[in-house]
Amino acid sequence: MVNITIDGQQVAVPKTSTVLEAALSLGIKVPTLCYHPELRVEGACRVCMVEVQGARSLVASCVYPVNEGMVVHTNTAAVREARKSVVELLLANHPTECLSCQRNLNCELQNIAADVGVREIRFDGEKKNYPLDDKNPSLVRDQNKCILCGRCIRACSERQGVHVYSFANRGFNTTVVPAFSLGLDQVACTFCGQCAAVCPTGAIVEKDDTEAVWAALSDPKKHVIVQTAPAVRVALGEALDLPNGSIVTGKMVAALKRLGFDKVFDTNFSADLTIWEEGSELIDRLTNGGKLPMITSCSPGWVNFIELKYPDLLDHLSTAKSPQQMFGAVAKTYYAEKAGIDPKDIVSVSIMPCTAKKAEAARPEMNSSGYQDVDYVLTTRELGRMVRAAGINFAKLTETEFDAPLGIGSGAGVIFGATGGVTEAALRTVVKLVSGKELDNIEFEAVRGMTGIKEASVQLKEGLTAKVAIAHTLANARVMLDKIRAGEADYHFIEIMACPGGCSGGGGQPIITSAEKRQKRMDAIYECDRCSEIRKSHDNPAIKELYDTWLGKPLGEKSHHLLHTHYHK
Ligand code: HC0
Repeated sequence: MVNITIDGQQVAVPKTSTVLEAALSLGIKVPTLCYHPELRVEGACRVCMVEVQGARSLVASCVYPVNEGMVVHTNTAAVREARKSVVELLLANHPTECLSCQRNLNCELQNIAADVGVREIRFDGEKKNYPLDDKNPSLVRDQNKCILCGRCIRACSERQGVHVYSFANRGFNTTVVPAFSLGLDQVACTFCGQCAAVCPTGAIVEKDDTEAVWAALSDPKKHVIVQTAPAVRVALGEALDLPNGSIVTGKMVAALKRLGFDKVFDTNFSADLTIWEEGSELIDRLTNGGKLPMITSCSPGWVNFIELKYPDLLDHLSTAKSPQQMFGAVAKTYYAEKAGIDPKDIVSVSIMPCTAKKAEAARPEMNSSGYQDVDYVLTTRELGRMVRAAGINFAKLTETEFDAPLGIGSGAGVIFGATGGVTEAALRTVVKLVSGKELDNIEFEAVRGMTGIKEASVQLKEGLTAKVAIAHTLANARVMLDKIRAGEADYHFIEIMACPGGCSGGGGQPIITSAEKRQKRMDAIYECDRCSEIRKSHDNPAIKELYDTWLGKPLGEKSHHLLHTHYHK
């Protein structure tokens, strides 16, 4: 440990700490833009200047190491003036349309400009004029709003191992671009949205589909239904001024009804359906010699990744569609028939923590109902904006139940939203299907938690043990796939989710900058499971009825047509 003094307070910190980390440990707020606690430090923006006694000039605290006896001042006239100048220089060539920016009131640059007290911009800089990169279904990049902090480059490379972005050009012309300055639709982007999740400004945002949904809601000829993903209920509150980790399931349903949706359903329903189909596929592969390990296929950023980077391993992917797409196919067939509504009049909306879900819904093969199965995908952030636009006092809403039957879901369905959850949900049912016995303890601690790659062995029945592995983030997916290629992955089942922590850390969730906040969402997911009346997918009565009255059996002909898919090399 090293002893240092910051603003008169003494503190002992690990000798590998930076001055910024030491200041943060004392609760001293130092403004930062390029710094992100989960990414490598860059020292690019210079907003985090502090004074170190004995140093020849102010230093950038995020890259300045601590030393024994160091004395630091974070709030001197020179520090305040330097920070203000740096922010003014950033604003000198930044667009000033804050009021119409998607990140208005949620922009780190805007907040810091307010914090450091910018009242005028003394420098009149040349503005940039890059075209929008918006030819893909998920993300919009506006390089005119980029402050060159490099967070997107680091998130895409370090966290995801995808390496879409890099800096190009020099000086004023420096910009962040995909290879050859192509659009995201033309490069190997998975649309996971982790770049948008770390961007401090409005330079990378989700494609906003709220206007199309408003239009559908006000069209009297349309029957507008909505499904809500497992991880939305533990994060939406953050976009509506409730504490991080609040469980807002009932308020979310109430808000969706107030917005005018005709039926509010739950993706947990189709997560349970996925378990039936994917679990049956696993048992089939185990008993009939199919390709192993079988890998989950529900995270669309992950599916894009394997298609783009490891197409030779595509036969490991389960053919089961994601719960979002199973829901879409069932809604415009089974539900339409049951409710007596022509599927052409149904508008199917989903609320997802994920930007890649927009691209998944737009895949040309996702039309098993004869129509586009899911018409519009909104992120958690977009739903938050719609609730605000409608003037709904979210905190005061009375909790409301989902509609039946597509709103009936289990605790196994809700844990899909946390890394390890799909595996745990599958085990709860596969053990029953294989052994005929119900598990005594359905909580599999070994597959929970934030470790990047987890492994566990579970006895399915006497003499049959399944070895499972779980990876989250695409960088960890790469490790797993390299293991398969090397013939070193002796697993039966692998779960892969593109985002850190699984969907709870999805690229469409309200923006957070700490692992602790993501953990709170995951804790809330498990709390939702504990409080569920039904905790196993095979106990969901709505799914039983679906099979008994309409689908027939898992992996049957109708299931094959509606609930399974193929992939592109
Ligand atoms: Fe997920 Fe899903 S769990 S991918 O993260 O499987 O987005 O929340 O909705 O489809 O259910 C996202 C979350 C889903 C799907 C489910 C899966």
